Amino acid sequence: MPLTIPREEYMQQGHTACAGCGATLSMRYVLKGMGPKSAVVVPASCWSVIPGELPYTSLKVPLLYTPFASAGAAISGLREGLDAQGKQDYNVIAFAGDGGTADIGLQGLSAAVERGHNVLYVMYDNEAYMNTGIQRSGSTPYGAWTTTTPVGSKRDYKRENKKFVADLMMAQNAPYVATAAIGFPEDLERKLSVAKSIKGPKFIQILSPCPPGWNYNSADTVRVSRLAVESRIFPLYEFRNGKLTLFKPSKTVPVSQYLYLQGRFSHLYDSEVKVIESAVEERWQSLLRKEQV
Ligand SMILES: Cc1ncc(C[n+]2csc(CCOP(=O)(O)OP(=O)(O)O)c2C)c(N)n1
Ligand SMILES: [Mg+2]
Repeated sequence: MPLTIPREEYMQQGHTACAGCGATLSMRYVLKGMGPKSAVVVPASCWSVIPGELPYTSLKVPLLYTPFASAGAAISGLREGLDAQGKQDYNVIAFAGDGGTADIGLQGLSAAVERGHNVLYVMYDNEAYMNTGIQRSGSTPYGAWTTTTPVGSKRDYKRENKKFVADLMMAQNAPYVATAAIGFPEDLERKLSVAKSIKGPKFIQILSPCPPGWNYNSADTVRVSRLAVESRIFPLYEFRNGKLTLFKPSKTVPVSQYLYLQGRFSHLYDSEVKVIESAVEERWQSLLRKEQV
């Protein structure tokens, strides 16, 4: 099989991420795909701590920290500034969490897409506000335990559905929208190379499992990521020129196999798992219908 993952590394050792951090693999793969002529904007998140304390950084590319809500605005300004200096060949990348994207940063992202800047916005989706201690976000899935959706006697787990930001970006008709998972790195690298070839706003949402936040063994990050796709709870797709292409996994597994590996779902009764299974099936059918349009 040809090597499809670039050998070059733009992320070095010495970072402060937890063992098995999916968001760290996401950054590593994104930089491999985008290459050295890249500048990364990071809003408040785990990734604003992971690179290390000044004057140290584990990234080999320039890094700009922004306030929580500002990634969309910051990449817009950085793009315009680089263009004014004749540096059109630099990739401007936002690397933002799900809280910083689905919730507080959504208007900045949507505005950057509307203005049509030539930028890549990566949402690393670990499905909660992990850096501040596992609080629920709009991107936390139904049924999950978090510290703000605790499972005490009231079984107060998250009762609302996950907000799929990539679907919102499709609705806004962004030139390129994709979902990806760290367990499928060749697919992610291919999507990054497509994104690189498109001038305009690109959005990629990467499912990035989090061992402490999802409560599973840190050795299982890639396995959890693959099960998310194979169970169709996190479908992989690509949306380009108004056309959706859905990745059909060669192997499918029951949603319960994905859920049971993670402590954040361990409180669910079989009847509750069934509710999740039917929602997953419903969304899959709706994506299939969109693909046929
Ligand atoms: C305006 C504002 N509110 C709250 C915070 C505190 N804060 C820093 S990181 C963070 C969580 C970010 O969650 P997410 O975007 O999902 O990234 P993750 O931590 O999961 O990597 C919060 C709430 C902040 N820095 N600024
Ligand atoms: Mg998060």
